[in-house]
Amino acid sequence: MANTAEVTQQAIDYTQRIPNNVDLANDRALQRALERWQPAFLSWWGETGPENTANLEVYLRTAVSVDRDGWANFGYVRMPEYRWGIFLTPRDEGRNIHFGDQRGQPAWQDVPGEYRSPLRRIIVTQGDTEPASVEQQRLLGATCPSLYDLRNLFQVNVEEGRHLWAMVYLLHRYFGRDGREEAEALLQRRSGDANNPRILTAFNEKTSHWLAYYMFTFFTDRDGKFQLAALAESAFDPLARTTRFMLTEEAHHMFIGESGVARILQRTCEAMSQNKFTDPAQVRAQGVIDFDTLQKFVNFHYSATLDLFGSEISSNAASYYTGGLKGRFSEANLKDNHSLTEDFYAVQEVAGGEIVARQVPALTALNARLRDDFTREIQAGLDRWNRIPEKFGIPIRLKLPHAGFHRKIGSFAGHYITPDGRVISKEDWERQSPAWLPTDQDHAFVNSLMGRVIEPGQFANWIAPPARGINNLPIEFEYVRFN
Ligand code: BYC
Ligand code: FE
Ligand code: FE
Repeated sequence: MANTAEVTQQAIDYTQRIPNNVDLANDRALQRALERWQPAFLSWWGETGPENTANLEVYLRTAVSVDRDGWANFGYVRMPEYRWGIFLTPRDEGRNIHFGDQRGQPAWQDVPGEYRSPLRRIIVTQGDTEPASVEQQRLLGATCPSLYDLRNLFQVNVEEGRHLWAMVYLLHRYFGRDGREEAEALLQRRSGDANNPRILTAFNEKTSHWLAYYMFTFFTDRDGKFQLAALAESAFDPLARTTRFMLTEEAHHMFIGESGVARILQRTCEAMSQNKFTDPAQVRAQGVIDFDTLQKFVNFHYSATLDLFGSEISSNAASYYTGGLKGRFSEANLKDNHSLTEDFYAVQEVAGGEIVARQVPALTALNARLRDDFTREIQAGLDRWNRIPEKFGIPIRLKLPHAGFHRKIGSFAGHYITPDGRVISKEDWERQSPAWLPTDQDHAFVNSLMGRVIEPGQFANWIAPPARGINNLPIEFEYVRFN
């Protein structure tokens, strides 16, 4: 009897503490792995997560199940008590592999030995970005432009934390001892650390103020969307199901970025049209961010994010596809034979001092293809931003730089390429790049605008209020309580 009561007690405890749909209450091996890892996660969160938040009560969404109502559960939460959960979209028993060499065979419910190492590597790389972004955003709370924005920042932070949990679940559940070691290492690397940095380049950059943060959530969280979508096609069914659920959360992160920059543009255009200003110095003197500066941040964040797609031509990408580990964006809706062995794809590269297009086997160009899909969606976002100056009759538009501009990874790395796609010398680059990328002075100007606005319903001068509040609440709702 005592035993049964104990087991029941424990079962209740687990679903309460760690909301999940992976039957954690009956999985002793997973419980043991998490019992060690969860305290380490909490100390990581305390050390590198959002600063000075231990006493705040934040109006947050917590996923408590995968149903429509369950993943949008709102209420005040003390941040360290946030319940990071483990959720996979429900299993489709009949799911088959739908691309690569094993097309038509049943999706894998476990990791095939031959794919263990590449799958672990993909999961670790994905998992590493999530805590990295939390580290990058650690200090932003101190300069929030409103309570609404502060709440949204914390929502992103806890959800990126949950995305780390999602990858750690896969490592613990399917990769045994190596998986547990990788899960620990995910809490040990640090964004920007000289000795033990995060894996991918862009996740070691600074997010030093709110303009960088909105650009990051618009551009870089969208890399998250495209990478997760490619993994959602995976033959390894638990990876496909966990990334599918993560995608539901990603939409809000990108919304924060897109609407954040749109609200900045709104204030800039208001100041410019009221005063008939066009000179950036005059615009800046109004305490809003001028177009030249916004364009430089677009240039920086777009190019840094393109690097996250890896080399345009990649044998890794080819073998991930052929093996069924990682598909194309929207793979299931593409009308071809899903093997790509006969197909070609156009990629750009530098040859003889200019940029030329070359047809290469499509299998090797999958990183370039995913990057091109990403760029199409990014361009549509810029088009929406550009309706704002258009509405004000201001003839300035934000533009994407050429894909070769300011690249550190792939075929353009090592070349100096202008935003309009001309190959130039190193000397010319050094002379001209301060006009294309944010300088220390630009950062200093943006930082000079950052204050801390925490009266409900108030907004910093440089950003317009949003169109509506969170979860149908008014904009002046007290989204964060300071006790
Ligand atoms: N930085 O064939 P290559 C997100 C390495 S964002 C440093 O070119 P591959 C989020 C590569 O590891 C989504 N190193 O590339 C957003 C390899 O190393 P080795 C994150 C890089 O492997 C906001 C070598 O270069 N998810 O979720 O085809 C907030 C040659 O590799 C980089 C994923 O990325 C780089 N940028 O593709 C929070 C999905 N690029 O073998 C979260 C999982 C390449 O020489 N990752 N290298 O040692 C992948 O699918 C692939 O690893 C990549 C690279 C697409 C990243
Ligand atoms: Fe994420
Ligand atoms: Fe995200």
